[in-house]
Amino acid sequence: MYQATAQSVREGLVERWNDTYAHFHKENPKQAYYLSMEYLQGRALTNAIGNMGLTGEYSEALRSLGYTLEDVMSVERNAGLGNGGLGRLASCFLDSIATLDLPAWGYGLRYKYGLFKQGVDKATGEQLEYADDWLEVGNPWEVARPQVSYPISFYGKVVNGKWAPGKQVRAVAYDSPIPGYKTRNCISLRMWDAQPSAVEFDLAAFNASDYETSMGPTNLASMLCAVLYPGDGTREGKALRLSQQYMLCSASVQDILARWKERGNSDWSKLHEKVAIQMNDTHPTLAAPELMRILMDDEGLSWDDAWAVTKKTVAYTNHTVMPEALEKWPLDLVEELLPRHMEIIKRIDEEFIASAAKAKAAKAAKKDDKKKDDKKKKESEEEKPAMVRMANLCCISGMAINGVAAIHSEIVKDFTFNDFYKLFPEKFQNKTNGVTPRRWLAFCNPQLSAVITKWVGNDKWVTDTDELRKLAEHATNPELQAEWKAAKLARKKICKDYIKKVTDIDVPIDSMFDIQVKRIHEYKRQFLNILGIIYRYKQMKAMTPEERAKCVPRVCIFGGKAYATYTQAKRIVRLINNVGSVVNNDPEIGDLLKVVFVPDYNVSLAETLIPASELSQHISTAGTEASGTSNMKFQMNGCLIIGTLDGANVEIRECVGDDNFFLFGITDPEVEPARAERAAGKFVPDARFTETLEYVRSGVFGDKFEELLGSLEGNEGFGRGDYFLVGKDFASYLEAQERVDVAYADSMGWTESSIISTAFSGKFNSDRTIDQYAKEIWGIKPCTVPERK
Ligand code: CJB
Repeated sequence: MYQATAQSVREGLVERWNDTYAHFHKENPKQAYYLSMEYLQGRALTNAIGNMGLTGEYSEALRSLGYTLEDVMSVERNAGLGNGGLGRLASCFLDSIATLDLPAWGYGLRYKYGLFKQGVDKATGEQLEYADDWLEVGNPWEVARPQVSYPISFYGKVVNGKWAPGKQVRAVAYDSPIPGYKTRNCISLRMWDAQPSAVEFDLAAFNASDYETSMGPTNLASMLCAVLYPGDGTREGKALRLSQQYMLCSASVQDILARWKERGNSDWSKLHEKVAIQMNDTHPTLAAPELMRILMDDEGLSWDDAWAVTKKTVAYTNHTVMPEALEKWPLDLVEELLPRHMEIIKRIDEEFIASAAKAKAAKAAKKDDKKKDDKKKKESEEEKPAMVRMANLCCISGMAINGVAAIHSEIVKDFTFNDFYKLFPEKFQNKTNGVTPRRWLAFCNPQLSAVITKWVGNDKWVTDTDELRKLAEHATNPELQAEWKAAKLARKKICKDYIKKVTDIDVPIDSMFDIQVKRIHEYKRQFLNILGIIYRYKQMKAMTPEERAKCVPRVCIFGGKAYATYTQAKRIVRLINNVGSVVNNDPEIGDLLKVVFVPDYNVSLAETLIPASELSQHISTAGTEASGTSNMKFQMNGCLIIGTLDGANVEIRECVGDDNFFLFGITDPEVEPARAERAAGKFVPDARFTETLEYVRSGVFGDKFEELLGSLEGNEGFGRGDYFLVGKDFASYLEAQERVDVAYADSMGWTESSIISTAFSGKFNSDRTIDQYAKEIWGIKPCTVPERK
């Protein structure tokens, strides 16, 4: 029934999809292309039906056949071709691009296996990983286009200024339709699959039974699209990852230029008037040198002409300022894999250094600056082995460089890329992230949506989220409050049933649902959350039954995957599970505290958890989380946030007001001094922190977690001496949690804050974000497909 329903929806989409392609072709507008190594599309069925405005019709039709839409849609596999926020952002952006009728497409890779499926070992609490064979039962949404394919070259050498490649595969297009909400526009997500190039197949070797030789190209092709982010600890792993990035860039740029020509364009100096290429982080950086290569080597442009147009065509979004996450590749590896590109990159570098020197000479008066810059340059020159720093290449070649939340964009300018900012201040922008209100409110939370529509007076809020503000006028109205609470309770019930099904844990529905879901990472500080829970548990154990009865009952829910080789993150998962085993089975505690790790966090699970949430935790060390986007989804669904002044939390708090946000922790400018204080041995932890660590060490949770606790202490040994400042923020975190408990006990006050949260979530609609990209970076305008006559 799922297959039949999906096929029928697809049929309805194909007409819109073809009309959109034809209309864009005829109008020949400037078009933007979003290049991303990751997309977290999740399930497509409910979303497609909802965007087409056919939810009622499909529900009815399925019911008449003895099915429910919920059951049918829940068998769909999640398309999990991404790690976390960056991939999901790309998917939200596609929804908004289609909804706003913008001429833009997404490009990605069609990985055979998505991000791993996560399980939990019942006995040890450890994370288990399984391959995610998401295509196992087919994908009704994709259309293979074997006629759209491009050669992708690797290795070899440069002969007379041109590349004579050593190996080749073919990139073949697989397209998925991305329908907009209440519009006929339907754009494409084009994903490349790697196929062996027939010319490379050594038939003679095969017939001579030398299968290894003959299958070489086939194996290379299947490796290229096997998994999202292969381990890159080894040189082979790095070469594979870089090859994947290059395949995305090369296939997409070839395709973009072919379309540009197909639409009758021919003046290369005006390419940027028809094409904008957005690089989603540095992963698709090679788009710039690839465009240069094609323009010069295939189309015959001079270096200057090619460079002039390239730097007006590509743009770069930065998603992280964590130094270890800024991609760099060994120069000799790039040279071996992509010799012609390395020549181009070297020249870009040389010309940049020369022009920067000129600019510096012009400013020579500022002597202090000069000294500092000289020092920096020396440090970078001394790096061995030589590296190609992708973000630098992006800053030099990009027409625009943007961060993803206000505070993050300031950090990008002031610290991460300050040298570039001084040279090209005009390139730097902010584009605060957003999420699609269709998937993340209207479709995932029909209960709350019905209440919203009733009180706002119409459903225009599904696109115009500023309409949600109207809710604020009624935030204390008992009737709205009662409906609001009923909707939340209905979602908590669905969530409770899901938790029971997958973990066998019974959670009480009248407890506060407190959720932290995101990739497991030390900087995101799930560790702080679980230590806070441990402290709470310890306190409760010490209470008399009468005192205990006054505690605000909580269900603390975690979800998220730890990168397969990230040992410390995996230990955090194990600690959470071990704490759960003890707390959940403690008869003294009963229903007052439950700790649940829901395995295999993905888009669908988020759609179940977020509508049920009452409190959510966004508690990264200040200055580390570029934006966060789940914070926006929680806010839309009437969830209150406990958080630090980091990423988009800052702007969310501005929208909801200080009274409706549980703030704690040190601020970004206080972070380095706090690290210095610790390094100097001057940091004195709060007694409650020391007590909590001792409690874990006493073995209450089985293992003593020495490696994990050790990372919070000292500067040697297991960790970086509490680099993420869990100890520093612990006291203020506990105090904020006390404020949460007090607030939750006042049910009317809490509901009012919940309504206010939704009411002022309008800014975080990805339609707003995309509108800004369209106007301020891409220079594209809506191109609305007309109704069929
Ligand atoms: N982000 O998900 C990723 N992967 C990366 O490699 C780098 C950053 C996240 O991107 C999101 C979308 O911009 C941000 O909201 C989030 O803070 C960041 O960690």
